Amino acid sequence: NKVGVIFDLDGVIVDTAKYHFLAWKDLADELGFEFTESHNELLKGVSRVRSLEILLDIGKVELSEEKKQDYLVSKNEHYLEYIYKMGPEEILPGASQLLDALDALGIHYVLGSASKNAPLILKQVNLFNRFAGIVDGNSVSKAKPDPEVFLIGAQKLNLKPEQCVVFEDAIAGVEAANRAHMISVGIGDAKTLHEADFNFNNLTELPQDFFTKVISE
Ligand code: B16
Ligand code: MG
Repeated sequence: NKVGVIFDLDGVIVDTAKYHFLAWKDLADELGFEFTESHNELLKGVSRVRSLEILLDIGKVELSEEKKQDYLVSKNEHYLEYIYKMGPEEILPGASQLLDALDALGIHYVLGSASKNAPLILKQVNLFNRFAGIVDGNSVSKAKPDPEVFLIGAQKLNLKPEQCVVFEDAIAGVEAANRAHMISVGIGDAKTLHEADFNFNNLTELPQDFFTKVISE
């Protein structure tokens, strides 16, 4: 029974949400409203364009399409200043060990992220060459919770959706994996991610025999 793995990036492999937060907060400051960490939760796993819409809703601000484009560009430039300072020490606990374990088992894995910056981020943390393929915000037309990103991931793995295990930290991502008929693993708060097939607080909690069990099922 063959399986493959699709990894979300932000919240699973690295914590870039904190940098998104700083960049979005700066924009909210500029527009004159408060943007909190709990507001930031709403942006996790969501595309950049959709994130701006949610942010503007929170501030009850209306902008022209042109202004929105300008802010999307400036937010990303600001965000990238943080990304360029990232290094391998920012890989989340358990992630490198999990990739090593998958390599040892001969299980292939690809990335399935909403981020258009995913290749850059993987390069910053020295993981770019480890993935058998990368599906990111540049390669999809429909954002999570649409299953497109993961279905393309399954194609890259040459596997059927039912043979794919998805690691996700966001509600929209777990929904996307479920809609793709994949095995969903929620990383983070189990109450928030209760729709996942399996839940772990972080990757260090994944049992050693998780994949051998999944394969034998
Ligand atoms: P970018 P993931 C997502 O990454 C983030 O969770 C989300 O907050 C962000 O808006 C989205 O990427 C787009 O990112 O602005 O870099 O294109 O969790 O899907 O890996
Ligand atoms: Mg995520």
